Amino acid sequence: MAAKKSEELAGNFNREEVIADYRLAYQSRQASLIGRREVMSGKAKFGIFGDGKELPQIAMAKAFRKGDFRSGYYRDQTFMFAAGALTLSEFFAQLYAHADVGADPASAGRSMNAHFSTRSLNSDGSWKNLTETINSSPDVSPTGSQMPRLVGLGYASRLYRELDDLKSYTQFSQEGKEIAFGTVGNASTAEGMFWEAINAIGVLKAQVLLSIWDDCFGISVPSEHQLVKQNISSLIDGFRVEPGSEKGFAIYTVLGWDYPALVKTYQEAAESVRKKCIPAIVHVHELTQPQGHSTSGSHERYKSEERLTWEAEFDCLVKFREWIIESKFATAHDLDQLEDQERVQVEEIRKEAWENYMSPILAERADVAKLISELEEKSNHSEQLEKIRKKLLGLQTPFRRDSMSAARQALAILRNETIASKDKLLEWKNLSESSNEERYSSHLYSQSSQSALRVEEIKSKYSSESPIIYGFEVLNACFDSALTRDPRIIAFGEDVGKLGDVNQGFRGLQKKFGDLRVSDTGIREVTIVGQAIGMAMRGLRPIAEIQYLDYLLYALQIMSDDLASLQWRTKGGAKAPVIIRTRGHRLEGIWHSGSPMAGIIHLVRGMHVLVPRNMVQASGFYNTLLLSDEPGLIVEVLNGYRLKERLPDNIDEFTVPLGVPEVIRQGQDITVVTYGASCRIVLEAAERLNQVGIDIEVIDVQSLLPFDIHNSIYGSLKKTNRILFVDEDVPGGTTAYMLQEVLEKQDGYRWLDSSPRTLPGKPHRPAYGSDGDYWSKPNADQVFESVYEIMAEVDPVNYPNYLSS
Ligand SMILES: Cc1ncc(C[n+]2csc(CCOP(=O)(O)OP(=O)(O)O)c2C)c(N)n1
Repeated sequence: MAAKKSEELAGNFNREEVIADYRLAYQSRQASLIGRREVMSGKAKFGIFGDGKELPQIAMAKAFRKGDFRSGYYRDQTFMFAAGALTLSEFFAQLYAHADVGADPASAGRSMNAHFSTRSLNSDGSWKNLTETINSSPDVSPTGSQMPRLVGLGYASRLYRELDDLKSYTQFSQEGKEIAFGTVGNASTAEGMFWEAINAIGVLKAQVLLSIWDDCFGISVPSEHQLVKQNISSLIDGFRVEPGSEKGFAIYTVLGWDYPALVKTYQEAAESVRKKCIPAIVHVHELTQPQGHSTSGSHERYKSEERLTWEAEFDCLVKFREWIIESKFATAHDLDQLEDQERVQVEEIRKEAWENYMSPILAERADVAKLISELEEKSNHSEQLEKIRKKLLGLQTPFRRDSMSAARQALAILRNETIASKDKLLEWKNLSESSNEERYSSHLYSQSSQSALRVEEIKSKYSSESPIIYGFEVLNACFDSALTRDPRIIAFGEDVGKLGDVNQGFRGLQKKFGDLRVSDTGIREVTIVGQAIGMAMRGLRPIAEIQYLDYLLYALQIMSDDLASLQWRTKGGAKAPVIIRTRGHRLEGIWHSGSPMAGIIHLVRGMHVLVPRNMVQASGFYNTLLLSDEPGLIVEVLNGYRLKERLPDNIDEFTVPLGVPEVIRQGQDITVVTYGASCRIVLEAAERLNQVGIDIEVIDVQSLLPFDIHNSIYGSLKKTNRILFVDEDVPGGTTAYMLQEVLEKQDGYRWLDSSPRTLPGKPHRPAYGSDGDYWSKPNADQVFESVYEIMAEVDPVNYPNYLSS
């Protein structure tokens, strides 16, 4: 099983550095051992650790420089310690879910342990100087999902290096010298995202150094079930850069327990990425997992005796120790002493982290117990209250929720009693609710001064000179001016470059701005979005195009898991102001006319989702998002590019506010709420309804996330007392979402005189052809009939029901 170690001489190493590395590796191992113990003893819920992977991570940290970025996964604790991007107390704080940015800067207790991140933002949401810090993008749990953003983190260096207009953005890059270091487990290389990402990195010549930590297993499943030939090195060989070529990867294979070889490999690989701009892959094999995959189970259940014996012998820490002694850097006794010291030290730090975590929780419990005890003296239900208090105080390791639950139960018991001090308990509950709201629910959207909701509205201006042009030409003018005014704006996607996108929004702009500003990509939706995420994390302003809304589903996972959750999962520590542009709703056939909006809006909370009805509105939304620091999705209406619109004179600066619906037809009888392509259909129906004496008010919501922030639909409903929601999504999809927003959140149900109705598409995908469309999606006839039916119910004399015999 074991391969031959390198012949590297110990003489190339400095004693102090070697011992410091051993100390660090040993500390990290102790953190893993103690961490597991904390889970087993019930103090922490779950633990996943980096034991067995210490040595390569120390070597990787030696090659890492300020300004570089990491995009990795849960095994990287030793790298984080070695790079100075994580302390032991922070490590334990996250294990305990200490909900405080100071204690757990990566996630403020919002992520499970070993989800690493540094903070790229100041507390006001503005960027730090990222060239002065060690940077780690925030980890996510889905295996391989760190790969898409790695593409953009590495590609950003190339852009900063090659685009002169970006040279002044020294807060983000020093002439593009930075490397994006990726890490991934061997089993996760079976994920599609892995292959898509490395291909994209190679094509883009992104400055990436990717490490594969290979311990031969993915939880219990060995490599033979993961990969052809069981060996990632042989599979990636086709990506290897040929002599004399500039495309491809430098590929290294190195033993995970061979310290000198690891240090040398990382130095070489990083040097080559930094200087020659050729991406590199380091396959680190013969790694182990001394404590098994995680605290969820033991590896004895699935590893053979032979494997377990080998793992004990080839544990990188054991091998490192042997090498140090063999090389006479220290004696066994010296190392024993060092280990004794570190064991005590790590345990002390752990203890302190636990106390820091527990003390505010205990203080809250004491407060609640005191308040309940005071009430016991005055209440007729003192026995019940005492029981609650004693139960609370009897808990060995209480959570915050225990105090809150006790307070709530006590208040319910006291519901019929008038005791002055009851207000104190209620006040405590309300204060605690609001601090926990902040603790767990803040930063879903930007809280900075650049929040999209704070972008000032600039209305579109028209004059007698304003030309009437095609919709795609409106967008073209918008993108042209955006690319001119901000060099950080980079547009890319399938057919976006040379062709200027399939509907010509970027026509001619590659020629004007160059092929790094407006570029073609491969067919790779996940990494188009990932590329944008990584670039935006490094200060750029990507507009990433997904050719059709129906293909957004490929990218939806990464939008949901990474992009949308980013600010929230770091409690304001990171941001990626990505604009995803796509086109959809209505054309023809299953994959060119879907409108799966509810699927999208429910998965990307944390992003803005905008559904403009025409290209002028779309341009206003682009301008708004480009002024903000938030991610957004803009769905253009597919059949709007060839319709004529008037170009605003201020296309370069007008903005459309988010969450503000527009009344596109005034009316008295029924409010019809819709968006996107359905606006035209509803307006067509409105004219026909008018002819039979029904006057509908048509509201274009324009923005699904956020939705009608000023409750203007409520105002319309108050006037008409009847409401219909129309869209092309499935029944129970976005029409149901809008209905809930208006009737429940806005309290609109109070004004209803008729039952509220929805008119969505069919539950199946849209069938092809004009007839397929007619019988799959709402059309003007159906809108007419749905509205008419409501009126027929109200006033059967004036509106006889002609639809049933
Ligand atoms: C998309 C996804 N599928 C499954 C899991 C559950 N899971 C967590 S870790 C893991 C194994 C990963 O193995 P590997 O990539 O080799 O990394 P290692 O843990 O061995 O370092 C699995 C299947 C997950 N987190 N994400």
